[in-house]
Formats: sequence, C-alpha cells, structure tokens
Amino acid sequence: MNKTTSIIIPTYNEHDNITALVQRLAEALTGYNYEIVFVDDNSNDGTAELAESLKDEHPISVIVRKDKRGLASAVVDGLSHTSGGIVAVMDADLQHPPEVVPDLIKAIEEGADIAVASRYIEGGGCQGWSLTRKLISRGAIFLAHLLLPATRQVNDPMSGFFMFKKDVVTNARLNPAGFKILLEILMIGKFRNVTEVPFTFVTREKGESKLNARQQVDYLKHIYSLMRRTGELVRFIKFALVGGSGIVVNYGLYWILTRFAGFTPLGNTVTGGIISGNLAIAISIETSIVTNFLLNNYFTFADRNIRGIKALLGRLFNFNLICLIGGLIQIGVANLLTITLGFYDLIAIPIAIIVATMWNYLLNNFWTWRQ
Ligand SMILES: Nc1nc2c(ncn2[C@@H]2O[C@H](COP(=O)(O)OP(=O)(O)O)[C@@H](O)[C@H]2O)c(=O)[nH]1
Ligand SMILES: [Mg+2]
Repeated sequence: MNKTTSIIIPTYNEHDNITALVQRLAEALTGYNYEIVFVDDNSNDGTAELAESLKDEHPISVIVRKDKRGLASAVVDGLSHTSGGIVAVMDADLQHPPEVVPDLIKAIEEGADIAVASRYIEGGGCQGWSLTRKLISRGAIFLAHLLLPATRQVNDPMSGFFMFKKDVVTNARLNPAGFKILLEILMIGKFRNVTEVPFTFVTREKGESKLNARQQVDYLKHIYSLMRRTGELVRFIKFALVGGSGIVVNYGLYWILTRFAGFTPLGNTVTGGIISGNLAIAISIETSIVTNFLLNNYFTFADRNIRGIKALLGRLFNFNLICLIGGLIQIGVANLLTITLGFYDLIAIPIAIIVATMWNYLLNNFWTWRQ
C-alpha cells in the first residue's frame, strides 16, 4: 500500500478518452499511492494539453516526444520518469479497464514479480472480436510460445496491460524498437514469479485504433530479434542440425540394413518381406532416437541439461514415448506409400521421416525440454 505504483500510459490522439481514464483510475485507486505517466507522441488533437490540465487534481506527469517513435519506445522512455518501485503499463483508450489495476497490485503484493492482465485465462476475454481477429491473436501467441520458451508460462504474453516490479528490468536492455513490450520483459527481464489476472479487453468507444498491418510484420521481426538476443535462434539451428543428423542415421541405417545386411526392402511382398522391411525401419528409427536424444541433451538443450542417470533415463523415456508416436507415423506413412501406393522405398522413407520429424519437433519443444 505504501509503495507507489507508477502507471505508464502511451498516448497518441486519445483526447476523448483521457478525462474518463483519469477519473476511473482515481476511483479504482482510492487509498493507493499511485502516479500516472503519460507518454504522448505529439498528438495533434490536444491529448497532452488536456492531460496537463488534469495535473492540479491528479498525480500526473506528461512527457511529450516531438517525433513519434511508437508504442514500445514510449514505455521505455516512460520508465525513466517513474518514481515508484512498481510499474504498470496500460492503454489510454479504456480498452484496458482501470478497475483491473487493483487486481494487478494485489498480485504483486502477493509475491508476483510480474502480473499480467490476461484475456486468455478463465474469466478473461475479448469483446466484439471477429473470428479472424481471434485467430490472428491466437496464432501470434502460438508463435511466441513456440519460439520464445520463456513466454510459455503466460497464456497472454501479447497483453499490453501488465504490472511489474521495477527491479525486473533494472539491468535489462529493453529494445525500444520492439513492438510488444511485455514480450521483451518476459524474455530479458529478471524475475521468478508471474501471475495472470483475468480481464476483458473491451471495445473502443472513442478515437481510433493505430494498429495496422505493418505491425504484424514488425511482430515477426521482433520475435526474430528476441530469438537472436536470447540465444533461442542458435538453439533452433542446433535442433535443426541434430534433426538432420537423425534423418541421416534413420535413412542411412535403413539403407544399410536393407541393401547390405539381408533385410527385405519395404514394399517387397515375398514371404516375411513386410515384417523384415518393417523391422529394418524400426531398428533405424530407434537408433536415430537415441542418437538424437544424446545430441539434444548435451548440445541443443545443454543449458537445461539435468544431472543424474535416473533423471536422464526418465527424460529418454519421455523422448522415446513421443518419438514412439512419431515412429508409428513414419512406419504408417512408409507402408502406405510403398505397399498401397507403390512408391519406391528409398523415396517413401524420407517422406515418412519428414512427416514424423515435424511431429517430433513440436512435441519435444513443448514437453521433453519444456520450461
Ligand atoms: N506514445 C504512443 N502511443 C501510442 C502509439 N500508437 C498507439 N499508442 C497508444 O497505445 C495504446 C494502444 O493503441 P491502440 O491503437 O488502441 O491499439 P489496439 O488496442 O491494439 O488497437 C493507446 O493508448 C494508443 O494511444 C504511438 O506511436 N506512440
Ligand atoms: Mg486500443
């Protein structure tokens, strides 16, 4: 309660929302110590002037930047003007209901380092969104979860409404070109506990959205930049290399077994031929599973490596379980292609391997080496 919460609010042409915003914040935060830091990118509708005029009655400061530089950089600039130990970020257009701010403060008081107002947990939602917009939002989150592991602990890492202890970012070099500032904080901030509190992202009543197609492209660039800066890009490349080596082992061993070691090539229907061919595939698959596991454990995921033979075997077991399904997929596709569709086996096998590899990547990233 005694700690001051600094609420950073980036604005661009939000004249018609400011008064209601400040009033609703004042009501919601009666009894709390708080300050509002508006970071305005030189709006031409009088937003900054209006905010200035509310200073007498409310704890407000207004920063005006003359050349418009975007949303995330507004937050980064706002940070250096905050006096509180706790910082909140929210939109000015009332799509982030001010009444949720006390819930965020409560989460921080209860021990969270970062509290995210979330649309995608029980009790949260989006008002009036079309199916397309929902799908884009979900797709963007899926991509973040897939490529930026530290975001997986949050269901809504794209939220623009959140609160954090200032220590979290004290030593972090936040990239102001980044579009979604919460992604930056989750990826390069220092924290232990993240909590989500539900909220409904309501429709905008006044003013216009500044979201445009360019920002969707910028989002992809931002993910790429975060992958590069946090080492996830290198991990992705390593994983691909190990996967490639597994394919060589898998395919190469099948070739050796069927061409030089007496196993029958798949598709050949001599007596016992199908069993022999499938056995060759099974041996090749299992060998590549083990080589892939060892390489991933000591190379791709060396930083998440675990000690002790028991834990290692447990993880190998998990890995095998996942790959078992991948292996069955491979065997199924290989049999379908060769026996049913008459493909040459040395063409069918690599196709089957590719399908199985895609499955394996998704599941291992989300399970065996999950964070
Ligand atoms: N300072 C600053 N604020 C911005 C900029 N673009 C958008 N905003 C503010 O960021 C918040 C969210 O923007 P909005 O256009 O509503 O995005 P949407 O809710 O995703 O459609 C609002 O408070 C805007 O006024 C910008 O370039 N600079
Ligand atoms: Mg908005």
